[in-house]
Amino acid sequence: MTSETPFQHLTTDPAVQQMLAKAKENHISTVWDRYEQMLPQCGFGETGLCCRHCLQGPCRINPFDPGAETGICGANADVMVARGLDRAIAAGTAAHSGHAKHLAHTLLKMARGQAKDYKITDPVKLKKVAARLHIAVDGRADTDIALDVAKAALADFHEKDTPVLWAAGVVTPGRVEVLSKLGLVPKGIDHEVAEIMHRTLYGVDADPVNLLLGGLRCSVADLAGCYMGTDLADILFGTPTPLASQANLGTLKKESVNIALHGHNPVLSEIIVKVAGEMADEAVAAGADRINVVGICCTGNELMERHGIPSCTHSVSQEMALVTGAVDAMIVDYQCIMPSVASVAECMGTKVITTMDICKITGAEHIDVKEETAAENARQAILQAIAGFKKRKNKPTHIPALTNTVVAGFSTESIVAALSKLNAKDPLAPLADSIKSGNIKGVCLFAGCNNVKIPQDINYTKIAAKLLKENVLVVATGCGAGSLMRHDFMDPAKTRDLCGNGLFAVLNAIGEANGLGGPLPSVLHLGSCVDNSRAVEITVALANYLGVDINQMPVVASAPEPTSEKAVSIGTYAVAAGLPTHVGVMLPVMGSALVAKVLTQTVKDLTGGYFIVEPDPDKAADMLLQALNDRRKGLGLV
Ligand code: NFS
Ligand code: SF4
Repeated sequence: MTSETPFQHLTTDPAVQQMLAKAKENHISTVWDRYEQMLPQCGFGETGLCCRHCLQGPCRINPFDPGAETGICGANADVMVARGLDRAIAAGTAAHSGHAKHLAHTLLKMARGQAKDYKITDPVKLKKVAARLHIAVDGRADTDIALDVAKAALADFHEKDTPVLWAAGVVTPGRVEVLSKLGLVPKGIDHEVAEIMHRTLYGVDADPVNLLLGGLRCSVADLAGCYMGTDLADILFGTPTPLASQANLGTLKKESVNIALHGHNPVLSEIIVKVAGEMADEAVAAGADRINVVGICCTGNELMERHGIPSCTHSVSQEMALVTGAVDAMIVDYQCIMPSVASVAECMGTKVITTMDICKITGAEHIDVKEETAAENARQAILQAIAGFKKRKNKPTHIPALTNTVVAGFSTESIVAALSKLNAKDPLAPLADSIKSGNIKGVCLFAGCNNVKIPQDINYTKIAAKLLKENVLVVATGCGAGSLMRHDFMDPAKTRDLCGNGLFAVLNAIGEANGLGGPLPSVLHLGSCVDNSRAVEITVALANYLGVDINQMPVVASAPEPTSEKAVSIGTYAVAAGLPTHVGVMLPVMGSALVAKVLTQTVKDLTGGYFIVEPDPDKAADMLLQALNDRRKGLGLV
C-alpha cells in the first residue's frame, strides 16, 4: 500500500475516491455525508420493530422492555417484522414487473404498428419464448407472434385460473411440484403484489409464518417479472453476445457531448443510443468531437450487454459522475435514481432530465417519453445535452483517468453458443463435466447494489476473489456486475491471476475454442438485475441436464451490498428457487427471532433454499463455499 487516501473507508474505487475529494472541495453534499448525518439510525427501524400500517400508530416494540410486547392493535414483533418484509418483497416485485409490463406494452404497440421506433431485433428469441408459452409459431409473421407474446405477458399480471406462465414455465419440473405443494405458485403478478398489501393491512394476517409464505409466493411473481423483462428486452433489442467495453468514470470524455443514461428500462435508453448515433453532426457543429453515451446502474448494464456502451459508475457513486463536471445531461427513467442527483447537477451547472410519468424529480427537467413518439422525444433530450456541452466546453472538468477493460454480453444463449464450440452436439456437457470433475466447484451469482453502509465494492471484491481461487464459476448482474467490472474482474487479461487452476482451464478452453486467443473474463456479466433470470435459466438448464432439482445444484447467490427492496425480492426468489442466498447487510428482521429462524433455517425444509446473513466478507465467502461443498456431497461429488 502506498499513501492512504482519506476516502478509502467509503469506497474502494480509486476513481470515486478522487471525486469525493472534489466534492468535498466544492462543498457538495454526497450520499456518504448524508449517511453520516443520519447516524445513529433508529434501532426500531433497523430491526423491523416499527409499524406505520394504521393511523393509531406509529407503534414500536422495544425488545428490551418486557412491558411493551405488541403494538397498539396487538401485533407482536414477529407479525410486525413479517409484515414489513412482505411489503419490501411486494415493492421489489412491483418494480421489476412494472419494468416488464412497460416492455410488454412496447411490444404490443410495436406489433400493432403504433410504435415505429421499435422493432423485433431477435426473431429467434421471439420464437423460443412463444414456444415456451405454447403460442403457435409455424408459418406466422413475426409481428403476429409478437402480438400474442405481448398479450400473454399482460395476461400474466392479473389473477387467472392458470399459474403465471413466466413462473411455472421457467423452472424445473421438480420445482413446479415443490412450489405447487407449498401453494407458492403465483396466480397473477399484480395479484400477488395486491394481496401482500391486503394481508399486511391493519387487522388482517397476524400469523408470521403464513405471512412469510405469502412473501415467498410474491417473490416467485418477482422471478416472473424479471424473466419477462429479460425475454421481452431480448426480443425487442437483441440477445446479448460477448463484446468488449470499458467501465468507470474515465469513460466520460472532455471533448465529447457526454450523456449519462441512468435507470433501468431499455425502452428509453435504446432509443437514445440510436438517435444519438444520428445526431453526431449536430454535436460536431457545437464544437464536440462526438456524442459519448455512457450508462449508470442497470440501464448501463442493458446497454453494455447489447451494444458495448461503457458503464460510467454504479449505485452508491451515481452522484460522482456529475461531480466530474463533464456530464452534459443525465437522462433517467426510473428506479435507483437518488433524488440528490438533481441538486448535484445544479451545483455542477448541468441537467437531469426525467422521462417517465411515474418518476419526476423536483429540480430536474421533464420530457415525457412515449413509445409512439420515442425518437422525437429522444432528440429533444439529446439537444438539451448538446446545449449543455456548449455551456461547459471551456470550463474545467475533473475526469479521473481511470478505466477498466470489460468483456460483457453473456446470455444463456451466448454461453451455450460458446460451449458448443467445445461440444457441438452436447453443449452443456463441458460445463456439467467440469462441475462433476471439480474443475468447477460450483457457481456463485453476485447480484444487487452498493450500500452506503459498506465501503463501496469491498464485499463483492473480497468474496469474489476468494471464490474464484477456489474454482467457483462467478456470474454477476446489476450493480454487482458494475462493482466487479470496476475492479478488473471482467478483464480477460486478469483471469489467470484471479482464478484457481481448474476454473482457469475451463475459461481458457472456452475462450480458445471461440477464437479469443485467451480465456473468458473471470466473472461473466449476465446483465441487469432483471437478468438474474439468465442465472436462473442457466441453473435450470444444468439441473435438467443433470436430472436434479435446483435445490440440489452446487449453485449459490450473494447480494453482499444490497440496498433496494428489489434486492430483497430477488434474494427471496432465489431462496424459493432452492438456493443458499447470502446477504451482506442486516435485513430489518432481527427484531423477530422467529422470522430470522424461518428465513435462515426452517425454509430450508420447504424449498431447500435459505438465507445466509453475514456482513463479514471473509466469513461469507467461507459460508458460501461450505454451502457449495454440502451440495456437492449431496450429489456424490468430491
Ligand atoms: Ni438492482 Fe439495478 Fe443497482 Fe441495486 Fe439499483 S441499479 S435493478 S436495485 S442499485 S443493483
Ligand atoms: Fe400499531 Fe397495529 Fe397500527 Fe401497526 S397496525 S401501527 S402495530 S396499531
